[in-house]
Amino acid sequence: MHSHIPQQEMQLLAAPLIVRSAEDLAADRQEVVTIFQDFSFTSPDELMAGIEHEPGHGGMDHGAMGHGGMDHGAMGGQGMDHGTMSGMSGMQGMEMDLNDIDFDAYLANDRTLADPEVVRVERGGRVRLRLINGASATVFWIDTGAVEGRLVAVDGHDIEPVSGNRFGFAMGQRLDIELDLPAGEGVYPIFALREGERERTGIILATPGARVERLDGLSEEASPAFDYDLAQEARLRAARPLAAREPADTKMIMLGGTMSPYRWTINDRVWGEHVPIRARSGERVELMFHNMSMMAHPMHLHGHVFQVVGIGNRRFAGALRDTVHIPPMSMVTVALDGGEAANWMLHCHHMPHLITGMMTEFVVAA
Ligand SMILES: [Cu+2]
Repeated sequence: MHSHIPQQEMQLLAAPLIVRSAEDLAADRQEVVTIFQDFSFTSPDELMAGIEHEPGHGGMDHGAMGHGGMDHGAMGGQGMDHGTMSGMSGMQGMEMDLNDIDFDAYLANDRTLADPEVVRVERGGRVRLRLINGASATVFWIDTGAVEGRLVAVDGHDIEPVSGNRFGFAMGQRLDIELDLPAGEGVYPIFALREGERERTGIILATPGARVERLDGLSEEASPAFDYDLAQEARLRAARPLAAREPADTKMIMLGGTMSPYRWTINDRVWGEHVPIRARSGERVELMFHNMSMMAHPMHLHGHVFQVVGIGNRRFAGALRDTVHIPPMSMVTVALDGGEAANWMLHCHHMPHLITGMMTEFVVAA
């Protein structure tokens, strides 16, 4: 839960709100809730002035892809079909823009690795990490280190479990990761790595009596860009997918914008000049997000849960979500049933994008 005034969210006005099912309450596991945020001593207005008036400066790292591990050549090998997009040639030689702002600190439950939260855990215990990307403009990779994790839910909705040590998430998204800890004494840092850079934050799980050493706030290497090829999203399957239905309507949602001038749009409009997207309560609708810009946009819809059903032209029964990350020059389709008759916000969860206009209304009629 958070303020919807982006400048307030940039000043950390957000907190976890966990809704537990009866099953959650009965489960034999320890729950560890962590919210990750980015913090600056500079005021949001000054940060915005910096990126609006000095594009290419003020902490932007246009070269991040070069050392960030992006492999343009790999995209063709993912079975992706960008279909109506400008085609793969459009990506060649172009650079994604990963980070607008260099923050002064990256926080895990309000703390940095200089003085991290240490959570006592049982030897051989099961832990469910409930992780929230509450940052205003930072994508993170969660790194569980030596302990393999199971990603069991995204945005609060169960998926078919996916094993791994690294899972990414964009602003507004949530990850639930289960860990089965080894039987002996141990210290298990759970890092959040800043996308494309070396900064990291995190919490530390430690068994009783285990000695916790100081951890560096910088990784040895920069982390890669998150999900530029949608490889992670393509692996996720809803545990309880939506019933298959023909959509009554399909809406194209073009995501656009530029660094200079710093302005981000939905269907070529900024908030205030927007044309609402309309649906009817109970009716199936599909939203096709086309990102025509060189930054990624985590798109969040209020009041609804949607299912990711397409990447490029490939259809699949993906995760249920409320925030879907759309990388540059790619297309993601989500399906949903129109909910309560009301005007709902549909917006990018990158705060400087939201401030400069990247929001529209999803208007549901009875
Ligand atoms: Cu955006």
